[in-house]
Amino acid sequence: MSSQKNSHQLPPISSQGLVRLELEADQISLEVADGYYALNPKLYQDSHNTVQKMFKSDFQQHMNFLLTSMTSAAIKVFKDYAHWLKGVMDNRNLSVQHTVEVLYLMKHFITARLNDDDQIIAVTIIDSGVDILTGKRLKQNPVNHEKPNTPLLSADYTRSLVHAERLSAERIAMALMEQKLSLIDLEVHVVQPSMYKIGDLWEQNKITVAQEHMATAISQNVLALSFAKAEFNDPVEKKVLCSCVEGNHHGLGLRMVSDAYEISGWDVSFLGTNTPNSVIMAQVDTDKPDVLALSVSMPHQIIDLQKLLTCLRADMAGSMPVVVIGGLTLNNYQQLAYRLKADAWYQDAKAVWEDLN
Ligand code: B12
Repeated sequence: MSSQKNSHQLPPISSQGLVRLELEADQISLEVADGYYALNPKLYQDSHNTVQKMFKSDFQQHMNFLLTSMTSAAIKVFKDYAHWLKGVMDNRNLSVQHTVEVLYLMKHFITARLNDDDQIIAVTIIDSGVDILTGKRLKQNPVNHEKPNTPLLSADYTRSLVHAERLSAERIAMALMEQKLSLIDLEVHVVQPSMYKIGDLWEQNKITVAQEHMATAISQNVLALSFAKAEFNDPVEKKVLCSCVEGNHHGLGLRMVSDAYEISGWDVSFLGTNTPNSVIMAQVDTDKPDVLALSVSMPHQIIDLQKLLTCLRADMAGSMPVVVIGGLTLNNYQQLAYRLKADAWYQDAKAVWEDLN
């Protein structure tokens, strides 16, 4: 089956289609794996434990991006993913052939479970990804395309992160604060672009996963140290509950947002990364915050955020806090942020701070 509709006119997949794919994801994974090992029997025999583990996590990732694209009618989400994947593999001299085989198998086993309209959506989206991986579309790297240029200020800081020099990173931050750079400006104009740069360097295979982890740990320290030097407004008798949604392991951005509230005089509760929806709901009930601030970093987390908002609206009715959302993926796909119908979306911690002050 080939794609028939103009990709710009794609509607979202039906809710029955989505439920079926979510419920049967494990089964689809097994069917795709069987097909894949039938095509590549040597891979299965050689080291099937490692290969099987990698296969499972790669499949999960393809499925996450695909489902987000299908439910949000945003083909761009899957195309951006394919560009990103191709970049990551090209930079490591890895062939995309196996990924393409997996996507073809996914197309087969997914469409077998969908009605005609949903099949067209799935096929159009998967084919658009395969075209990019096989080089039929213009090469570009659109993820993060809206990121600010790394300003001069953060170049030295980035170097300290790359070389895992904690003291040097801390010295740079302290010197900038002594020159009256505010906490929020330090966070948004120095640490944030440097961390984006760290992501780019990892993507280009120029730094290791270990370097990326050390850079995060150093920036967490820098944030804590700088927070202690920040200027605070008087208390305003307002409470915010900050949390990353289930599945989001990126916590630094939310920490900056929580700092913006705290230095503006708000009482802050910080739940951190990867918090289950049920825990967030229970904490809203206990804390009764004025604002609930939620962070998402990868496209598929938008589905979990949507589910959380639906449950909150059903459960809290009149006592619903103001919901503020943000995160890398909402910056990249702003139309999805608006569709979630939260009370507010901000691009970064500076925008939050400006609104509060
Ligand atoms: C450090 C890092 C990690 C760390 C995070 C540790 C931690 N405790 O935070 C770890 C190792 C856990 C990690 C894991 C992964 N990561 Co990562 N990671 C990064 C990296 C390098 C930096 C993240 C960061 O700190 N950014 C700086 C902060 C300050 O920016 P920010 O999050 O955008 O936040 C600002 C705004 O978005 C906004 N905001 C954020 N939250 C909120 C909330 C509200 C309410 C509001 C109003 C605003 C707001 O304000 C913030 C401050 O101004 C990014 C690169 C990047 N471009 O971000 C990759 C990146 C996001 N990761 C990526 C990937 C692929 C992954 C993994 C899938 C890797 C893997 N194979 O395991 C996993 C997925 C984890 C998950 N499910 O969430 C990719 C995503 C690509 C894509 N296609 O979407 C990126 C872009 C790297 C890359 N260039 O390829 N990662």
